[in-house]
Amino acid sequence: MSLRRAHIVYILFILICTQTFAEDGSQLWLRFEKVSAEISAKRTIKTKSVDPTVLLAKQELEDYWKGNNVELLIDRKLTKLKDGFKITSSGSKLQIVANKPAGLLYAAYHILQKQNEGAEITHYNVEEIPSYDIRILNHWDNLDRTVERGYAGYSLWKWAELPQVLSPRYEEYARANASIGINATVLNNVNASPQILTPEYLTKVKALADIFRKYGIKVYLSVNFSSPKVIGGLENSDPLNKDVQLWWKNKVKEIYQLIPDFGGFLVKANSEGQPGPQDYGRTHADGANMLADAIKPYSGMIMWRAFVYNPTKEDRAKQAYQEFVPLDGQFRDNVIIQIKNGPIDFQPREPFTPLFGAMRNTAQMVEFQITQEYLGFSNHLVYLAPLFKETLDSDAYADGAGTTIAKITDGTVRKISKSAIAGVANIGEDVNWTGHHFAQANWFAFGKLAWNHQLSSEDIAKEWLKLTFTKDETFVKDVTDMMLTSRETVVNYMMPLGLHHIFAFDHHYGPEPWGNMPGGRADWMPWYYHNANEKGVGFNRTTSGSNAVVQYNEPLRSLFNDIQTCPENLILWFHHVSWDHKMKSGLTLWEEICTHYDRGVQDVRAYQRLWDKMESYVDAQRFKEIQSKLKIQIKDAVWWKDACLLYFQTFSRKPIPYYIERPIHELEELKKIKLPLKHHN
Ligand code: BDP
Repeated sequence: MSLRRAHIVYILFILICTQTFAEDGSQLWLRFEKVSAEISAKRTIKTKSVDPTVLLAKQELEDYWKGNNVELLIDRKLTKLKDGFKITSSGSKLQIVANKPAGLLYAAYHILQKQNEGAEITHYNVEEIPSYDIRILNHWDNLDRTVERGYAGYSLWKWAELPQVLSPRYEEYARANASIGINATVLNNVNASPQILTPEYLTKVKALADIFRKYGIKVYLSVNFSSPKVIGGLENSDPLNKDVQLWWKNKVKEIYQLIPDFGGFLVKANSEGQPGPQDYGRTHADGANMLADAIKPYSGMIMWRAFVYNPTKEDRAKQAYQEFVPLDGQFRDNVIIQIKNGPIDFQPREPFTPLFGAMRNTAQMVEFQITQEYLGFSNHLVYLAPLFKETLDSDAYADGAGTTIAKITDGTVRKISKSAIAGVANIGEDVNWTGHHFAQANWFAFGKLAWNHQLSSEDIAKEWLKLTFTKDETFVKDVTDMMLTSRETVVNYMMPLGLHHIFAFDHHYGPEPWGNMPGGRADWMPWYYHNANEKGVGFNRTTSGSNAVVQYNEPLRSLFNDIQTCPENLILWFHHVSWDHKMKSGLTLWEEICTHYDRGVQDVRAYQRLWDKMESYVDAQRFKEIQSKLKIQIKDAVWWKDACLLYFQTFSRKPIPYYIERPIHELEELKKIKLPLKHHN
């Protein structure tokens, strides 16, 4: 070989290597390969539609579909498909029918994903109807590009340069969402700046909406209830004030002139210091309905959050129910109450919010947190599908057995005009979008479950792994096992058996069960939640305590109320339990707590070993980055275990069982750790 040829071969080799191995995760689960000219000459992708979304679906298939001929059809009669699709194959042709253009785009991604997973799709017949009408991300992004509880860098939205400069990532973001069926997004933080509704910002919002439209994604905004006063110059923002009503009507009109398919508003009102109708002696229904009336002519929605609590004597877990149940039936049909999965706040484990089982005549939706505010930020590998499913599959016994949260919120139990499900996004400016490569799986899983809440966590994990890393069976099997157990693992090393909210103040990363801020709100203090003393630990929410159990329908009420029947994974949520209480395992509560913390640590050690064994299956960069994150996770797990056990031991006064790993820290030394308040990044 001549020197020159050798040189070319070498350059080609480097190119191939960098193509195959240089990996930063930016491609997410979208790793379709361009088809060759030869293949594309052999098959046709046809459609009569000129709709931009359909043409996009066609283009994606032209570019990446290696299979047979495809025909894309819109059938306006097939309303039962909603924005889903039907695929049938006959001979060498796949026919894809949808009621809406977006349905064809979802179908295109569906078959492209199947193709990449290596599935047989020449003869393929499937009908997919989404579980929820609105599958929405909530960005907690501020206008200065910080992100409340965001751990993947600054916000994607570069407000300062919008609308003139359009980052290519806006379109990549839209494509990623469309590929998993997400069809809506709230661009800004629920702690909303009134500025978002100024003409200046609305033109920026319009620029994003214009990019997202083709991908079937509608834009929503979080609004500040005081906007009429703050940016409108009105005397107040009282929902019964005619001027206020008119201000909102005009504002809505202005928005729809810019963005004809605008989705609606998300509102956090009278919660954690945010303004709301109660500032004027009005109810949540008064506030929500006023906005609903303004937006109704445009078919817009109001998503009104139920995350409300005040520092009163009342158990925080009871407050959303107390505020909203009396208002049941009073909301307009374009209002939907957005309820966090648990009654406190996105903890590693909570029972479901009892409001779901109590409001009979009000549309309700679940809000999950994809960003890991209470689950190790973007440092810990925690696959959230099992957490999402745990809530969706919980039976609220609203109309007897079988009324699961999924069925209440998707409109099966009671018809609702538009069903919805929300996830607080974990997306930021980082190259890999989510900070931790495995956190991409949580964005993916949210989309997949919003599309079909019947899917199993396992199937979603497998699909994600195959699309994101490799189809290799050993890899997929072992790593799926790790993902599936990872949520229980974090519960074990952070807050097992129903313990909750024992985080360090405000930043919610490390352990601080001893935390106390003189003069601070009790319901922001760990001791409020764990109540540890020499007798035992846990929050008594039974009939002899705060009586939160009464908010659950029977048989749950009795089940939770009785220490003998209360599920052990929630026992300290509902009961103050004596250290010597005999658990089902035969261990005392103290021994059981120790065992759980230790199991959490041991499981993370096992993940480290497993991941190291996977080195040959994964590109060097992602392998290394995940390996480094696991090192942080194991250190943190040990920190959590030592902090909680050494602290609780000051009350239990019992030895840590000798069969578990010994603490490596001193309690006093741990108490000195002060992490900077990482509120924003
Ligand atoms: C809590 C967060 C806080 C959010 C709030 C909310 O700590 O930053 O603003 O929820 O959901 O989890 O409104």
